[in-house]
Amino acid sequence: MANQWRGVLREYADRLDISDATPIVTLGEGGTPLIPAAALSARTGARVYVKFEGMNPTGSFKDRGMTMAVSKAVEAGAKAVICASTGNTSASAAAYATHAGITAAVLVPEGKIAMGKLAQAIAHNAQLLQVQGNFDDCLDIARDLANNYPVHLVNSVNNDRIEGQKTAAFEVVEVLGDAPDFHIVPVGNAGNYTAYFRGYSEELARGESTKLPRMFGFQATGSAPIVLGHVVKDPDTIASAIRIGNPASWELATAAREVSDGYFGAISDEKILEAHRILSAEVGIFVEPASAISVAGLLERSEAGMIPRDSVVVLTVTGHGLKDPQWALRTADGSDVKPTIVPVDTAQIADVLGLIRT
Ligand code: AN7
Repeated sequence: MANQWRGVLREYADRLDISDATPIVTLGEGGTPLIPAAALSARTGARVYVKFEGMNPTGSFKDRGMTMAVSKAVEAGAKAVICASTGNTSASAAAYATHAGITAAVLVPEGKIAMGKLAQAIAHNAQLLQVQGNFDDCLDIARDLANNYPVHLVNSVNNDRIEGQKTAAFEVVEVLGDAPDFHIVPVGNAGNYTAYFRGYSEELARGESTKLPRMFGFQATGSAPIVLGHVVKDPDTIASAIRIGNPASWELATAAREVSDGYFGAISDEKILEAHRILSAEVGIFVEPASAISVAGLLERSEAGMIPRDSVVVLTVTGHGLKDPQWALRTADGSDVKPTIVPVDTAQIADVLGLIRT
């Protein structure tokens, strides 16, 4: 019989704070591919791998943390979970809550989340409310509700989320046989940056790896509080997943940057979309815009001479392109892509395709 991946709680049971009493709420998350990206290696001279987190059950890395957070919530007797979200957390919370037979309430910024994610939360039976504010407002209210009402908070301020997400670093070390020299992630709340750092630190402490990677995180220019060093009141970027002005894990991430000799940088929306095209058209991996910032960050740091030749670099791409596909249908100059229309005629189609009869 084929080996079936059992989800991160069962695969890493000895490295997470769970017991025989913990009900394991899983959709089989984790075990995602680490894909060598020859086109990015050719562009940079580094050995580049892409950790494709869009391959998780709801199409984003959030599932790693959500299996842990919802399992622990159910163990604690919770009947309802709540989160604020730019889209992916709400999709994941909705799926794991309904799988566990409990309710998910999700608060999202009105009109500011991708259609695929909105559809997921609704499909998975969440109580979805569009709040007339931004993500940071939604998180304030979610925390307030969890403090004063019988709902369990599953945003990444809940440490169970970070714990589940750290398993991605375990997988990288297992596949490469060591930690990479650099690990690059998109940054919104900086929870994932914090989680990878924790995972790599634990691998080093166990002797499974010989080093910590330098942790590089990227925010969109219009939404770059950590880079600027202050809260951004009206964050703005086409990468809606990371339109966050006051990151929840700001302090933990800053500490992780210090210890790992890491870096936080800002990338323009234009460069994000350019990287999005490179990843889909040259590597064959389709991601949402926020995820493409890892690729843009690599290219920017490489051009700045900060990535030595032959360095091993892992990029996490956090969410699947099918969640927010509209960006692929735009050309570089911003106009719509118009697929060519042809009649039902082999010869004419061959002609349009530039094929010459053999
Ligand atoms: C695709 O869903 O915050 O720095 O509410 O969806 O750990 O926040 C999403 C974040 C990167 C940033 N890439 O991760 C939410 C939410 C994608 C994301 C991030 C998010 P963090």
